[in-house]
Amino acid sequence: MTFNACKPKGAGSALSGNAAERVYIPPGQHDEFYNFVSGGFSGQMTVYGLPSGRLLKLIPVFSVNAENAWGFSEETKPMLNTSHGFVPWDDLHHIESSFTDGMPDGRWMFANSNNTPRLARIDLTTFATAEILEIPNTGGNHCSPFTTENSEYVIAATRFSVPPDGPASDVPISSYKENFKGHISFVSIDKETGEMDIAFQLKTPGLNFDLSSAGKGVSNGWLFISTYNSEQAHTLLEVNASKNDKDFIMAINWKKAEEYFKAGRGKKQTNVRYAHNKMNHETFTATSEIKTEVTVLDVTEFDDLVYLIPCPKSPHGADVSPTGEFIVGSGKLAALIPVFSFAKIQDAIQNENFEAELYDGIRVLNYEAVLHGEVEKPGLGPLHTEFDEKGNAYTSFFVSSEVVKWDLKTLEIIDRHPTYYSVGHLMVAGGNAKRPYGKYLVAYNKITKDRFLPTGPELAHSAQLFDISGEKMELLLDFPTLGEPHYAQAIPADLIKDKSVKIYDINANKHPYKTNGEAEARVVRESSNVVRVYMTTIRSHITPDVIEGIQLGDTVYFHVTNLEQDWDMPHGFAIKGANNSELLVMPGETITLKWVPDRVGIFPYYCTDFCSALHQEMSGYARVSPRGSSTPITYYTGEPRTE
Ligand code: RUQ
Ligand code: CUA
Repeated sequence: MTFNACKPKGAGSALSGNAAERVYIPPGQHDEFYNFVSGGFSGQMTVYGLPSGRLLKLIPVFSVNAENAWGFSEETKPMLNTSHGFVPWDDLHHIESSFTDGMPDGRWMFANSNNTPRLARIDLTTFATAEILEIPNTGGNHCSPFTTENSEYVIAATRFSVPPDGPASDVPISSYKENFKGHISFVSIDKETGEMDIAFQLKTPGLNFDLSSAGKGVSNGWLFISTYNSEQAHTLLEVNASKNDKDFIMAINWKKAEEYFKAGRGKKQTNVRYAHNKMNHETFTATSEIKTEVTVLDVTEFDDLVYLIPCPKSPHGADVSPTGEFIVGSGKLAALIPVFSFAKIQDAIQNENFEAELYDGIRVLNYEAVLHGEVEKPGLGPLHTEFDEKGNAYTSFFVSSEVVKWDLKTLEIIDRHPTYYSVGHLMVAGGNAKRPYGKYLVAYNKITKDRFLPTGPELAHSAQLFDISGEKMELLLDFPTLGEPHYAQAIPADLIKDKSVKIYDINANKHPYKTNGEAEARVVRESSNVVRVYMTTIRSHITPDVIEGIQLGDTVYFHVTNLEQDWDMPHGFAIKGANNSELLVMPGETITLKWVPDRVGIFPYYCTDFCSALHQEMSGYARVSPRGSSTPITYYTGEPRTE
């Protein structure tokens, strides 16, 4: 039996009678979906099971993570390199899947960083970040990442228009209208390897790009981007960028843009600098390359690339329905939700039904002509819309703290349900795909208040799981999240779980400082102040576990190879006083910890991962002597030996 209260009084009510049963995954059983959730200002991605809401993994992306040495080991430091140098943190807002024919294919997740503009690609066989690409000519990479129907491109657009990179960017901020430009990057994805590369950028007049969706189905080949600050204000945006009744959704014919690019109509810009970081899965070592060239097409030089659709008022989400026919604009300050029709947009372009020309000749489509209709009195502060497989849309309302379900065709409201509180993004399983999975909706709430036990001034954010299989939405579960989640992607577990990498084949390990078995473990003084330790781990000892001959002033590199070839058998490594993290070395992998001892004495080191009954015994000692000491390099496990 189920019962629904429309206005729950307390924090806990409005639950269906058997909600617990429907989220309960018995011990030892697996969830139906992987849910990849953005970590917002934590810079990371988390993976939850649905419907249980159980946290399965934190994947470090843009922020250092001491738990597994992301950004601390020598191998991973290059992943966080940028044209500004090493940047150890970012703000990860949105996650989007790779697609094949408009459906998640379980290969990669893409993620954006909002502060120092970057795109990341996460490999779903290892659940690790494989690549990070910096985006030039942009300031804030909020409008990102959005994948086209067959992952031809991942699109990344600037949140803040800024003057293009280079020496001419030193301009008065009050010259926004003349000098500030928007850039929309088309990042190509290699079909085999997933490798990213900026194919080209579109340069636009100065506007703020917020969010976007690639067209699909009938609208495949197009891109829809919400813009705000159509006023082109440069100060007190809260007021000055909220004056116009309507801002715009920019409709971009990206297939045309690609044609122009291939025909050589773009201009090479050579005063950019952006980092391209790749993890090599044979050496486990990342490289960072600074690139200096990008091809730019100025949209004002073409008359069939870009159109503006008026959209009330400061639109945030621009979401495309599963068939590709409807584009839903969510104006943060609007009292209605406009739904645009792709067919009508095409007609209006054909018939030149324009209501204005703005910003150096960009044509503005007639609002009425391209409108499918408006959802009346939906709620306050609409932000994001997702879709199910039955023709329904679900919109989140930040101000009125609710999720509203409505019919895409009739635009009638079917149901509304409170969230606790201030929902930002919402996500339907497959809700941005051509054939949504439906079944579950998760609301990602911003302000938690009383949902969980208090934890000091900062409370855990809450996600709320709804069952959307029936006519009415049913709240099933609250679960706490890490950081501040924005977007997420839920993917059937079957698409991913059998591809999960279990171990790295130690014979395929091409790390230059790999140790081939314990017999080769050794300590080498490479120069007057560099010592390399070729170290191995296997249950339950570290080789070598006695090291002498290190001198004050040395830099010591521990190259730790985990000799295990069993699933779920990492070993850790940490040494006293290191200004660094631990290492967590997967079976068959080699990782390096850099250590600069600051005093003489004996420094214990040990395995940090409880790997066996004799894990506590898995330890060793390093001796540090004064500079110039006569103590020779000595190392052994069990039997003393020398270099
Ligand atoms: S945006 S709710 Cu990046 Cu809506 Cu967060
Ligand atoms: Cu190896 Cu604990």
